Amino acid sequence: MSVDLAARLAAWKTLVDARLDAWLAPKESFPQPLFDAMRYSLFAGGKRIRPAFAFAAAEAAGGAEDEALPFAAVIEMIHTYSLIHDDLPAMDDDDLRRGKPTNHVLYGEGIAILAGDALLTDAFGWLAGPDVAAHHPPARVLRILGEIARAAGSCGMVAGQALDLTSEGKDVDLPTLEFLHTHKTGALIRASTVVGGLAAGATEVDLGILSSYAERVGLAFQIADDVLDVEGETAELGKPVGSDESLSKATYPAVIGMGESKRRAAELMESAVACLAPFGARGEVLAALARFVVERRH
Ligand code: GRG
Repeated sequence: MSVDLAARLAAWKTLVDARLDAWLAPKESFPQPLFDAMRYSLFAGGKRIRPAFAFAAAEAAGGAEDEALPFAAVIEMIHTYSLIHDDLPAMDDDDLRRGKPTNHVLYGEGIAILAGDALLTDAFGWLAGPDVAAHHPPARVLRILGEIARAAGSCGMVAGQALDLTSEGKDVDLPTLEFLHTHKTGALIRASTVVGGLAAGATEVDLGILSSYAERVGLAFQIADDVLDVEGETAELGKPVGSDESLSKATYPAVIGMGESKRRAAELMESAVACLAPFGARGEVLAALARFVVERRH
């Protein structure tokens, strides 16, 4: 049976957007620029791919969407914070994301930093809140909280971002580049997937499968992103093509060449799909997501 991934992604996006809209204070709330800025980036048109990994993993583990929903929403808040901060003048200094002005361009640097801080901190507030406690036992919530914190913090995304910044303009070898990509992008994708499984009460064996799958997909996602930065279209990407090269960023095409980068991304995708064999038909959506990640145009 083939998966209509576009329909699934659209349905999950609707679910996550509704939950985020219910959680976040209205944009007119006091102090108004903060809430306006938080909502602006949260609803600026992201693909909601991390929530999709959480929902698809819950499905593979035999769970239901509503079990994964609050965790999917929380992860998207953390992802949005990372994008706001990544675009700041002190980091990549980007004016455009998802085809729209970046947060600091509209609200100023100070409010953009605070909007990111608030999204990150509030995410953990929601994890500790009644929406989660009503549906999950405390031990599970604590484990999920730990997974997300480790993926986002100094052993995960922040470590990758720090290495990204300090590698600019330098010759970087392949192991360093792999560390950078698996931490900056891969860690949160892995956490989304494992957390989806945890939300569904997956066995340790199934969690191991989800983790192996997601490690491969997370790296493939970032290699595909590097390739798109060279070969993509600005209109489809919603940001200027070639920004990695202009910032002398460490990327796969720069280190191993374009052909080898594409081959590596495809190989990782195949290997990720192979990990899913024990799930049988329940793993079909995860397999479709892995293919989407490598074949996407934006
Ligand atoms: C600031 C701590 C901190 C971390 C930033 C995620 C990140 C780390 C930087 C983003 C830089 C970037 C463009 C990386 C490429 C991969 C990536 C994360 C792309 C954006 O994710 P998508 O494609 O974005 O899921 P949408 O817009 O769909 O949400």
